[in-house]
Amino acid sequence: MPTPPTASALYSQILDVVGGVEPRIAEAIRSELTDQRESLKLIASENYASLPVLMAMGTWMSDKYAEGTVGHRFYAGCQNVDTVEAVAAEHARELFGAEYAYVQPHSGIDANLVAYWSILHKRIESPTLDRLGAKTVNDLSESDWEDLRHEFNAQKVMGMSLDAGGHLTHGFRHNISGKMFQQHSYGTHADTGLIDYDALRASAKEFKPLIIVAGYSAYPRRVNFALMREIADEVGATLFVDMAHFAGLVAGKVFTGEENPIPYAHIVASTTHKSLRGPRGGFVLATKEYAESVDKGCPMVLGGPLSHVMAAKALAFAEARTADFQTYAAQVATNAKALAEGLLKRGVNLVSDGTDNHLVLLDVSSFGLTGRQAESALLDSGVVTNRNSVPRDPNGAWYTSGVRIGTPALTSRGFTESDFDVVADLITEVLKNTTPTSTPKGPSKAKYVIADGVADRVKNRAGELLDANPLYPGLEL
Ligand code: DSN
Repeated sequence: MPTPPTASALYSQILDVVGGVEPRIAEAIRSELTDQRESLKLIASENYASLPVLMAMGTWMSDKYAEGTVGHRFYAGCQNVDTVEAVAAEHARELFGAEYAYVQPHSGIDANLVAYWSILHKRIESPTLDRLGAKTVNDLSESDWEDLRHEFNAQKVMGMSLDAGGHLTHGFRHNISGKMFQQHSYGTHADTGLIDYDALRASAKEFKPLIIVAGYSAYPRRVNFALMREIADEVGATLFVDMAHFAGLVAGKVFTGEENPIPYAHIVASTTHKSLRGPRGGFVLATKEYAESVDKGCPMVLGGPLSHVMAAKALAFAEARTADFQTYAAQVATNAKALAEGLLKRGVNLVSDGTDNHLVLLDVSSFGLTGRQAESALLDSGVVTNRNSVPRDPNGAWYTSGVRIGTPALTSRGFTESDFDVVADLITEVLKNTTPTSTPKGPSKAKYVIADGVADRVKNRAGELLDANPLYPGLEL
């Protein structure tokens, strides 16, 4: 995405105006650009949005309240928000080939809550409505709702466990999804690291969930959504796919056929800012039968829509409909494979021995390190990652034994396979030269030392790659 020739002067003026009110904020914004330019950003859920996407958010669209839906608002004067929301939804539908799109959710968690609500709403239609003598959900009395609250709380959700790569919102006990529903998780095969569909099917038959959640935050492989739908149908469950991490790979037609969730899921939720490379936010795609309940996302679950972010979402969806985006998405997956191969040949253990999406999950225990030590040592060397549990992790979710690494952001800067082989070399050099230190109480799970000179050497080599692939080239700030 080329930088508009006026962008440098424009951003410079914007920062002067911001700095006139509070210089520390202008300085933090400048400094964030420098940090993002000067480090290897490998966090699997981050990316770099285009300047048009960023610019659309810095406007007065932010100032308008617009609760409701297009043409049906609870505030006057929403004609421009209507345009923004309708255009964003149109692009989302066309991009993903979905019957219905709802672009208001403020984040991925919000989008998932809208999806959960819609599923519950749908599932109480009939025969529950017949039993309660009501025609629609709106006819239910308070005492009917009291009964339904008990029914809802007895409902069951089945999602991937956190240590296997699932997300907090897939029924984790410290998330509302784990409190709203009875929860049962599925994991991955101990030998292959892959989803064990036979075990999943057997436990779905026993547990009988209302909802099966497919999708992940840290699973380095593709999912067969046709098979997930078959299992859901066998047990009478609704298939909900959380595609927040891989929406860009679906949009870019890397995941097609049985790996594309849209034709198989009843309802799909996502973020816009990860592999999809848009603004921070969420959205929901569904078949038409869910449209009415999804539209109640605000006020049921959400506050008023963020119109400036919906404007930016419209641009991001439009960008993702281009051939350039398809090339980008394919390169994200190719780069992840190159990274995995580069790490494996240097002796690094990977969960499932590789990847076929946008991320790899390193098991750093063979270096005698916890994920936390590895994450910190890499950061000291200019490599930004995040620690992550591995399946059946003995170090728990705080220290962990893993590090998650993704390719979407650096691919946006133009990194290719050979660059990612160098990235693999840099990561391995840091891990091999980091040693845990001990405290008087015994070995520390957090403290470490890096051999002399390693962090500087890695930073310098990373700097060469970053200089060759500049972030927002032409933007001088
Ligand atoms: N925080 C996101 C991630 O890093 O995957 C998920 O919510």
